[in-house]
Amino acid sequence: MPTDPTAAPAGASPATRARSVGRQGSLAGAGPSAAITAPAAHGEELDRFLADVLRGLSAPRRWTPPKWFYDERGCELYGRITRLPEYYLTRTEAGILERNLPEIARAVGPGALVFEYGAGGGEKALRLLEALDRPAGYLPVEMSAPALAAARDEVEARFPAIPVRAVQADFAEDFHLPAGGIPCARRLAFFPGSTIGNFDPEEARLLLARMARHAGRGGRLVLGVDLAKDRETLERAYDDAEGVTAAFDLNLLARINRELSGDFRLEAFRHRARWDPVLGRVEMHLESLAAQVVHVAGQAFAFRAGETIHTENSYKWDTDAFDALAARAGWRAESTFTDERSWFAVKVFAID
Ligand code: AVJ
Repeated sequence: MPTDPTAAPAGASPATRARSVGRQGSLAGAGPSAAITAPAAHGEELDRFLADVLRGLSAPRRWTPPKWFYDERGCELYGRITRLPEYYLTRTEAGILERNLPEIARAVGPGALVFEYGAGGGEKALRLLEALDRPAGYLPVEMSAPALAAARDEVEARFPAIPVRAVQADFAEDFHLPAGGIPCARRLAFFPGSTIGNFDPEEARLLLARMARHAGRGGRLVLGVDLAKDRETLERAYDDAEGVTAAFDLNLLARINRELSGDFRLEAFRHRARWDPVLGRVEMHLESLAAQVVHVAGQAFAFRAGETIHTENSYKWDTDAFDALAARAGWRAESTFTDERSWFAVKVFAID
C-alpha cells in the first residue's frame, strides 16, 4: 500500500493472486514471450479502489493512496508533469543515467535478468538494457495494462532476442515474480523515478526487502531517489505555474466520480503542495473550498471549508539515510551517482 499519511501501519492486504492472461509463450530459452501475468480481474481492481477510497475518506484525516492517480488521463498528465520546467526529477535522473550508464552496467555485471517495478512505457529500461552486458531478460511489473503492454512491446521490438515477460501486479503489495524459467547470472531490480518517495520509511523498507527477496543472493538494485533541497524548488515542482500538477491531483476526483459513482464538484476543491522539513516530504492535498457534502457509492462525506484530502507524499531523502534504510532491508550500498547540484541520486546496491 502506498503511504497512509496518518502513519497507520501498512495494510494487511493478502498477497496478490497471480493469474495469466494473453499469449502464453515458452520462457526457458525458446525466445521472447508476450505472456502477461495478471493479479486480478478488472472488477477486483475496482473493488480495491472503492475500498481504499471509502476507508480513506472515512478517516479523521482523509487520505487516498497515490497509486489511483494513474488512470489513462492520470498517466497522460503525469507524462506532462515530467516535461514541466519546475519538475526537475525526470530530466535530472535521465542526465545522471546518461552520464553513468557504462559504470552502472559494470557494477551490475553480465547476464542480468532485469525486473522493473512500475515500468511505465519501458523507456528507461531500453537505455539500461542497451548498456548492460548480455542481459538475460526483462520483466516489467506494472499495474496499468496499457503501460505494461507498451513496456513489453518497446523492449521486444528493440531486443527481439531477449525474453520479455510482462507481470501485471501492484508492486506495493506482495506478489510472485515469475522469473524462474529464465536462466541468468544474477537478478537486477530496477526502480527508477523516485517512486520510492511515495512510501513512508517503514513501507519503503518493506518494499526494499521484497526487492531483496526477488533479487536473491548476488542480486543488484538500481534505484532513483530524489534528495532533500530548498522549500521553494520542492513546492514549485509539485505546484507548477501551468497547473498541470493541480489537474493531475484533481483528476483523482474525476476518476472517483466516473468509476465509483461519486459526485465531487472539481471546482469546489483546490490543489495544495507543502514541504514538511521535519518529515522530509512534500505533501499534496485537495482542499475543500466550502462546507459541502460529497457522495461516493451511496455514502455521504461531509467536508468543512478548508478540510483536505491528503492525496500524496513524496519523500526526499538524505543519501546516507537512504543507504542506512536499504541496509536494513539487506542491501549493501555499492555506488551513488548524482548531478552537479546533488538534487537526485541513482544508486546501485548489492546483496552479498
Ligand atoms: C511518480 C511518485 C515519482 O512523487 O514526484 C509528481 C508523482 N506527483 N507530481 C513524485 C508526482 C505529483 C511522482 N512519482
